[in-house]
Amino acid sequence: MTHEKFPTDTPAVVTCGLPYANGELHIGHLRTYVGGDIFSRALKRMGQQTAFVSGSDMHGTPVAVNAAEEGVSPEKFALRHHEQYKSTFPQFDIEFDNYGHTDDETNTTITQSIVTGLINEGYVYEKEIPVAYDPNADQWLPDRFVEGTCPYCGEHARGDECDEGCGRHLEPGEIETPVSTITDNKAEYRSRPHQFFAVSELQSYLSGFLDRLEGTANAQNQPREWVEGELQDWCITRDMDWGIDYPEDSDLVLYVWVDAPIEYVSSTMQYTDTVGSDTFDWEAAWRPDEDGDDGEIIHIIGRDIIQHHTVFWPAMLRAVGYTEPRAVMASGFITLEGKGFSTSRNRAVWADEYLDEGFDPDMLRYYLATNGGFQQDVDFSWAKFRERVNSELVNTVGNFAYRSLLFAAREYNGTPEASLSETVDTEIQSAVDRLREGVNAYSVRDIGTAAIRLAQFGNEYIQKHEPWKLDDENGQKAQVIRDCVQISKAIAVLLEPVAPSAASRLWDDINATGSVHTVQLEAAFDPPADQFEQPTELFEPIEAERVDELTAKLADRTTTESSTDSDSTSESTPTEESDSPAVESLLENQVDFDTFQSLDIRVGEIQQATPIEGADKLVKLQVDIGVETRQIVAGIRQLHEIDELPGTRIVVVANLEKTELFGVESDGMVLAAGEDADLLTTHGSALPGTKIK
Ligand code: B3M
Ligand code: ZN
Repeated sequence: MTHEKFPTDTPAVVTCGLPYANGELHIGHLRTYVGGDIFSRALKRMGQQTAFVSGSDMHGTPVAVNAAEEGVSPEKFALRHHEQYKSTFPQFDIEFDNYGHTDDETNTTITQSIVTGLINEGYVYEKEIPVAYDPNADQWLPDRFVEGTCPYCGEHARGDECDEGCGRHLEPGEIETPVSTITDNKAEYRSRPHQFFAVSELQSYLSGFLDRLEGTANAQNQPREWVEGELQDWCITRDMDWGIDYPEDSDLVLYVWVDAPIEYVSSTMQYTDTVGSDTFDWEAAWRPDEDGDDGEIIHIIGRDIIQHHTVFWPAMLRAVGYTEPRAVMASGFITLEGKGFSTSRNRAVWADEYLDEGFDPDMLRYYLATNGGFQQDVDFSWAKFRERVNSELVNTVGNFAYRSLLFAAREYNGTPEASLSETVDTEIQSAVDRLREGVNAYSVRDIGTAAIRLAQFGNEYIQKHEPWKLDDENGQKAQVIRDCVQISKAIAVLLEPVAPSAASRLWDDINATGSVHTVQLEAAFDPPADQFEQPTELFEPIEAERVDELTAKLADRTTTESSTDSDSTSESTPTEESDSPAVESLLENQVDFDTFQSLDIRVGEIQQATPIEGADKLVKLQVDIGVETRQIVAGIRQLHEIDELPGTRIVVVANLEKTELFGVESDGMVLAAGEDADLLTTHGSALPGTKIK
């Protein structure tokens, strides 16, 4: 790594934090990916050799917990989400050079070799530690399978991180008053040997590393207290099946945070495999050569994972002699109309939904990148979105380009003959410098606004000179229009990182050669084409009615989802509002009466209902079925409030084989309709135990 300004002679790797392959993407998730894409495009436009890589995070309890809830294998579950992410990112023009996943062969091999390296270098030791255990489910409880109280700040926390309090990473055994998220019962601590990475031996290295680290201030400052306080060693193994095996003991898998960042290396390696090492050499980036020359590693992440990227990860890289990160850029959070996104309550604007509504991806990219500094929290509302888009993209950039190019096309069939004026040349130069400085200051916002500020100048310039009033005798009109076409060209170049599609449309409008996605910033000064046709509008304004409609839609489904009102009109989930699901066709095969009689279906009454933590849809029921009380686990929380369930009469299949759902025994099945699991009930006074025939 150098500390020279970008562009450097060394290869750069820009990475984005790996999304856990466990859910749907909403626009809040996109913030760091958009930031990473903008940053890497800007570097490339500056002539920096750059690989932009990421991948899906397949392992760990964030995936295992959700997969179990759905009753599918973690592998199948994670792959499905991986494929979905992989196809969603390009739809927002987030163009990774390589997007892999942590469960593939490359990452498995390189993870095991790095961990073997740690072992060989003497950084790994075994230690007996207390590990949370669920005696009811007869299972170890790694990470998110356990919850309790943070020993540092006293807030409620997950087993692996204090997500509601101080934000610390928590080691196994640290969480107090542990509760199993599988059964909701008190967990106990049992002693068990695990493998530890001696991070504490690297304390002075890490302290120096933080002095050198570039990026956003939160990433530079926050880790100080961790590194300069009592630096703990790090447990790198877990009692799970899902994950990459610990090389020396296949009963244990590696902690997900070991193999996840290694995917940054693996993904770069895969990129080299695809394009060849002449185009990009992963080793030149990740492995210092004999002169100590290596690459520029820039990590772009959410601020909740700063500790992993500024303590554990550089410690690991150091221990095995890989390149240390040059910069960490940690983004603030994102809220929706002032409140948090809630995926379980459907309080989100989903990535697919945004596209389905027909909005231009560039608009969201622009909003996410420029509505606040990268480390600040950003709020999204359709109203604010409209305001920024209409005033900056439509009225400032779009308007300037349209009026200049229309004028040029009509009056001159393209660029008039005149040389660029000095004022405009200087102004373009400072806009280009601003983008360069934005990159060197790790400011996504400055990169994102460079083109807009130049367009502001353009609008003032055209307004001041009023070319429509000038006559062409002395070439004044031609001069002003020539300047404006050049400004438009420069805008296209500067807009490319933040709004690549619009930049490309503008590039085509002025009939420029090559692709705006591969040119260098200097192209802003190249003479524009002599001839071009009348332009198209770059951005379509967002109407006020659209905002009202979308805001109402969001509010409506948020209240619907959380409503306790029994006569609410929530038969369909919000996403089904516009396209109700097709009714399944009738089954062809018929069953005889005896087959039907062989099912013991009877009325039950719910006595007790308790949530199964970590399993959003499941509820544990105690159901009176006349002859006895049964424990039944049912996936009915989409539509039914837990508190309202006791006393409800339901229909139960009483002679179904016992099973276990999410580690909880279930003896019977409740009948419910459709995806939402709308419970069946009785209309009269049939008592619990009454047979249904
Ligand atoms: N999968 C996602 C998160 O904690 C986690 C990031 C891994 S980056 C190496 O936000
Ligand atoms: Zn805490």
